[in-house]
Amino acid sequence: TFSGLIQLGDLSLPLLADGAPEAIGDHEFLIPSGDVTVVHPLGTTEFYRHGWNSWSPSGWRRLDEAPLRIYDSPQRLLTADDARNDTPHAHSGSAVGAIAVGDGEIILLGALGLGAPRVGATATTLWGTLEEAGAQWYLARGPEQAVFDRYAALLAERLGSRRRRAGRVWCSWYSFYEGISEQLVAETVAGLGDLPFDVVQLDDGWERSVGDWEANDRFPSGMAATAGLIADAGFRPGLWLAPLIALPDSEFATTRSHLLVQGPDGRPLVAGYNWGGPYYALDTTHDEVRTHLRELFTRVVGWGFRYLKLDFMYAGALEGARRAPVHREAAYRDAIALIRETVGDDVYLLGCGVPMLPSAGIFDGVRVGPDVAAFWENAERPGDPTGVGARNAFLASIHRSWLRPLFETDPDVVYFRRRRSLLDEDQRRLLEDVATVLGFKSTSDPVAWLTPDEAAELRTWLERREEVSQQARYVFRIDDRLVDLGAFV
Ligand code: 9PG
Repeated sequence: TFSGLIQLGDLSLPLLADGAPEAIGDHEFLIPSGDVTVVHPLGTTEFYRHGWNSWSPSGWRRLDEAPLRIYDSPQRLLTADDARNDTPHAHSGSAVGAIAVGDGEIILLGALGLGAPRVGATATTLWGTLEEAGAQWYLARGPEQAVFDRYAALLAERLGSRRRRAGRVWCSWYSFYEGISEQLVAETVAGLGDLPFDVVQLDDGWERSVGDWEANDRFPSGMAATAGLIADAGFRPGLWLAPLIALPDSEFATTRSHLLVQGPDGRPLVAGYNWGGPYYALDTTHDEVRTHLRELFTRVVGWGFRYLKLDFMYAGALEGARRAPVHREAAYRDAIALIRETVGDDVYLLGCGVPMLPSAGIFDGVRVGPDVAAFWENAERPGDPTGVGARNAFLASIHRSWLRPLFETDPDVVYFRRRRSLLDEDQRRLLEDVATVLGFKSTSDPVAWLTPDEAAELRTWLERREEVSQQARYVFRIDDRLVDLGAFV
């Protein structure tokens, strides 16, 4: 163990760790794996909290405010954050955390690998823990953006990063939800005309059941026919799947229950709640599941899909009883590596509901916030920063722009329609700017729902290639426009 002082700029801070720090630059250190505590004099300064999966809350809170987390619902917590490491009365988050020093500087502590790292802060300490040792820590002080950039670069070195770009995506979810059919898809694709989309992605609603990945009755010609129709119209066919979970009444769960992760009671582990009830997780360390995943992805790529939105993936990284005794985040990473190996390098993989660090180097793009909606505030769930809505999606996403060196960061769709939307013009425009800043452009609006002016706005936005630079935490320059998103935080 190590106990001594560490110099971070003008601060000389007591450090407790499982080994001695190694300086790798001015005010930056590597610290051996294990528990870390840094004692600081900054009191109830601001703390940066990073969520575990795509939907989990990320952002800055003063340490004398209530912690940023999901309140009042264990079910929501299980689905939308790392419930196992939640700290109801303390500020903490996943993998990385930071405290504000003043004058735009921060002290950041971040893990450089997996093992469910947790970072938290109190008015006197910044601390890090790991469920499983292995990952080193990075500790640094400096200007906020520079320190996050450096941390992301180190992560990219160790976990890998992918440079493939999705292009501009039309997604079916935020207009039709589960109500898609091959007829509706055909009409919608025809309506897109020559709008410069690269991908048309079918979302949830095509499958027989979550777990049973075959076309349902609304796609009587089969999925290859729909993929062909999209490709013939000049777009890359995209498809949504949640390959690591199964609903209790799916054929998969009822006939192959021995392939599900088990909970402490020996029953299938409840991995989360959606579609009106609980769902289970596949044990990806089981050979039969690995075979199943290879067959599934060979089939889907065989249908002609070249862009896959893989959702609810965190379920493969929950604690539970699996065949092989590997740490949950390692089991997850092995599973997505198997999927990548099966689909090859040319299929774009968008992760949704994925744990962030374990997805680096394998997913091309990652959703970095909860679901957007055509309204601003989620009034039904005031204690839940992961509730669907434009405000929550914006807040989480903007605090994750630093992840861009690892994968494309998807803040979810932008609305151009004014019909069937409660967003005011500032809120709608904000979503446009956030998507531009994060570098991922998608919408769900069918052209039939747009006025000619709205369709023209959409075309202009899709065609534009902006120059974006960050000036401060919430201030960006988009071409010659200075955009201050801080007004919405
Ligand atoms: C399809 C949808 C869309 C959407 C995804 C995902 O935390 N939750 O309980 C939770 C449930 C559903 C959800 C997100 C979070 O939506 O994000 O884009 O693909 O599935 O069912």
